[in-house]
Amino acid sequence: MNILFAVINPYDEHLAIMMLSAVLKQNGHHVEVVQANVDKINNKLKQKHCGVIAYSPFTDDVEQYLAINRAIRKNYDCLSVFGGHHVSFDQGIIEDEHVDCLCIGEGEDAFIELIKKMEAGEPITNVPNFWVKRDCVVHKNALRPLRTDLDSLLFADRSLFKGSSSMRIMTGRGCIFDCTYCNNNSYSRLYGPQYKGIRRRSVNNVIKEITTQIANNKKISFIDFVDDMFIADIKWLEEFADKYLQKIVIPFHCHVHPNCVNERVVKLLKQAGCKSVSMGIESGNADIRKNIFHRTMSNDQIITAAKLIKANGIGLETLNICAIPGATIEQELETLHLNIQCKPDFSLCSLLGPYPGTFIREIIINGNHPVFYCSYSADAGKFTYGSKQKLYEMANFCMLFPLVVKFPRLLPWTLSLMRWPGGWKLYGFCSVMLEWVTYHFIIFPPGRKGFWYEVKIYFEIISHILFSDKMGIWNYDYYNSKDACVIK
Ligand code: B12
Ligand code: SF4
Repeated sequence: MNILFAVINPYDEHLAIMMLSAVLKQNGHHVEVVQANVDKINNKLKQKHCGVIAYSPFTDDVEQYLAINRAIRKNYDCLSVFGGHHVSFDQGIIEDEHVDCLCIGEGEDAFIELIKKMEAGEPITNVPNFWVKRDCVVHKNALRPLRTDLDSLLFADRSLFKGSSSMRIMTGRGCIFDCTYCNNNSYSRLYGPQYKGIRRRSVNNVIKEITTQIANNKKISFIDFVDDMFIADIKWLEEFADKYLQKIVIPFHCHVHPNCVNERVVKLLKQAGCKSVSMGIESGNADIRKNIFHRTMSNDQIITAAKLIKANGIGLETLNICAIPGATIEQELETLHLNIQCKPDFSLCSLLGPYPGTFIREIIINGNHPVFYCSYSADAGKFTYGSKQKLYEMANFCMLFPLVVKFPRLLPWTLSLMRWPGGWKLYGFCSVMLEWVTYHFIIFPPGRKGFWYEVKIYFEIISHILFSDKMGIWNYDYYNSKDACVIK
């Protein structure tokens, strides 16, 4: 069978699609990726009949995918299958006339079972992990157990996203922490105790995937480990550092957590060839971290971790959240202060997104707290929104954030700068330029995709910031410049 995945950005490796494609192709199916654009999809469908059109939306872009799917399905008969981070935790889109199936949770075993049954002409309404709509009836199936042995998964099918000079890879699934805004929190609420901790691939399995890919694509000069918690297991890290150094010798990026950063860990990362790390600070206020985010660590721990990373010559990007339920502006400013003390190479601040399935979403809804960012308009009725002025202030805060951390002399002016409604265009432009330079030279050298790809991406972001009449905020997807801040 021919299966077509539609993605907004077809140049950026999408691990979920690559994992699913590997299984589908192994079973003799034909898989293609097309840019999620109605004309492009229609052209593809004219060339080759596809039995399934598949999507893997995030919450931020689910509406865009739904609109595209509707336009396609008006004139084309196939099965529309949605899976991934949004639909696993919010199944509301099954009510859309043209959505047939939703995959909840892990997809490798579920999707192939669905396709096999379709091909054999058997009913598909009873496939575990799937919600299947047939004749206006939704069949809701139970979850299958999580895969425990990740080495038994196939390597991602990287032929779908060609031309990359960097390789995105995951060495495990899950996290040892359970922060209230994170998809790990949604998954642990969905799967229960079986989701606890990290399911890790063996070091040998990871090294084999990288060496295989390097042999296929000589251009690869950077590895991007997108695990939520790369450094959780010191024994794994010791083995990894040793083997990676022997067999790969390509600089890499990974995610770290302040509670797990210590001298031994940083030395191992450095020894293996780690070029840069991202570390969540999220809030500068210890009470908010503990009570709202369920992140227990002191400011000193965060500063010490940052200093250790920098002292070992590893680039540091910090990740932060603002527009936190119940937080005062003074508490939001504490996040700036803490970041300034950490001296990261780049600091990113996002407006809190109340993603489906997370505990923080309940904190917001139950406490009737204002939300300043909500990309999925079907959610709008569930939230209250601050005033338009507040929205500008928080968006300005995000845009100013990297600049103030880099140039702390701006700190005394932050509150005044936040109040200028049109400010986000100027701050956004400056921050994005700073991001580009830092990413290119420090965080992701030699660039995730090469220089010209960067030029194209950043040109699009900057044009959006400068020329769009809609307010741009940091949570945008570079290809999906539809921002949807809803104000009541
Ligand atoms: C790598 C990553 C990125 C990368 C690449 C994104 C990409 N397009 O692949 C980059 C850095 C670009 C990125 C950017 C962003 N990201 Co991100 N990212 C991740 C991360 C760390 C890993 C995703 C991944 O590859 N997982 C591995 C695959 C194999 O697992 P999976 O996606 O769950 O897929 C499985 C199942 O879900 C299912 N499945 C998935 N799709 C489908 C489709 C079908 C048809 C079927 C049958 C099954 C199926 O089968 C798969 C295999 O089992 C996740 C966190 C996480 N741990 O997952 C966050 C995460 C996905 N990102 C998130 C967010 C919010 C963003 C940004 C909006 C951040 C920002 N402020 O700008 C942007 C949006 C960019 C965009 N729209 O593409 C959120 C999404 C939450 C949500 N509800 O939407 C996550 C969950 C992190 C979080 N906050 O908890 N991200
Ligand atoms: S430490 Fe990071 S990945 Fe783990 S639960 Fe918290 S936010 Fe999610």
